[in-house]
Amino acid sequence: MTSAIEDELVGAVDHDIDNDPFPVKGIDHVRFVVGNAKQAAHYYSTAFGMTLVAYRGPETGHRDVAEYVLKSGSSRFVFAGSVRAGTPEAEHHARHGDGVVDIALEVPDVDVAYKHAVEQGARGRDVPEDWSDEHGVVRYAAIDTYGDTRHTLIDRSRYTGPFLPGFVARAPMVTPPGRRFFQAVDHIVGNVELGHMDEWVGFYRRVMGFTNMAEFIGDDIATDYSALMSKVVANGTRKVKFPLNEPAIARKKSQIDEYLEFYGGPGAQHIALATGDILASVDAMRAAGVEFLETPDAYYDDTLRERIGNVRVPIEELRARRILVDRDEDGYLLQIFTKPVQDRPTVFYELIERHGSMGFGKGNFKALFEAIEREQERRGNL
Ligand code: TYF
Ligand code: FE
Repeated sequence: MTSAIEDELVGAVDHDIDNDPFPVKGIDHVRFVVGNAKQAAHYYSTAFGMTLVAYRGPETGHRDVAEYVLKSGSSRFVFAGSVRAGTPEAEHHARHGDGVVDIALEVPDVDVAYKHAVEQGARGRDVPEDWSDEHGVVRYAAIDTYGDTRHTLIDRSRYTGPFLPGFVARAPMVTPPGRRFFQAVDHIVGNVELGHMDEWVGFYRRVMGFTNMAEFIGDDIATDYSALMSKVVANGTRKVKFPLNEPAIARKKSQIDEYLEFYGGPGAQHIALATGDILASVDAMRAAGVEFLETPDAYYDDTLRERIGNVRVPIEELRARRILVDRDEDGYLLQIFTKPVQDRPTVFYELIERHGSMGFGKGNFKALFEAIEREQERRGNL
């Protein structure tokens, strides 16, 4: 499933799983509930360069919900849409609009992981069970996390089918691009309610044995310009990285409050996609109609050159595309953020190209949050 190239793009490191209470291989898939899964699958095919690989729905005996599985490199997104009222998916969509319901984790031993999680206080949603079809067996369980989001735990080591039992292989919806726009999920950010960030950091530490990464947004930055606080937890290999945000009381309405209001509670805020060629990815996605945040010209002045030093492309190339760049002691990274990808100002994406840096773009927080606030203002939510 995963390759050395993809591990490198997301900054994975060696890790001894023998002493890990909750070993995680990586993000197995991200499941979205959307209003129209057929059209979402088309959008992610054309605008995100993903490829449809599997499906289940009324035609395959799954009567209430249509689900499309798309891939790009090691990342898998599942788009689920209810085909009738009254299903859990229909309820979820009525409440939240399009959004992430499940950040599924691939684990070597579902029973061990589930038992550990529940003993450490996680709320179990589905006890471990086997799912099987002619392609083999998947071991499966699920626990709750923030809001109406869950973590499914999956062991697919004895399964050879196109996704999970019950899904059938499907041909691509559109001709796949010559080069993928992204290879892997780098991180997924959760927005939680005011005063609850440390609780959720504690949850991932206790339940999954995750540890804090260095980057955080504390009181000082929060009151100056960000209007949010943030800490990052990651698994032992650092392949799975979950920043957690909470709103801060500042001069302006926090972008996190805007999310919580329009999503109707805590949930996944942005998904960062790892690419080895952010310039090509941005160009292809823009050409397909994806909207990115604007960065003012002043960002690309001489102080940037001093702060950044040499990067693999001329700063002019970054300026032309509004790509942000940040450097720390380990290296640098290039990143850019989309606007929300649905009508509600909720889920958005980040493209990230890491060159050594394991940060999240600390040096860009000010420019980024000002750009997000300009959008909030245009929506009348500031
Ligand atoms: O994941 C991160 O930490 C960066 C920066 O509301 C960021 O992408 C943090 C909070 C936020 C938007 C972006
Ligand atoms: Fe990010």
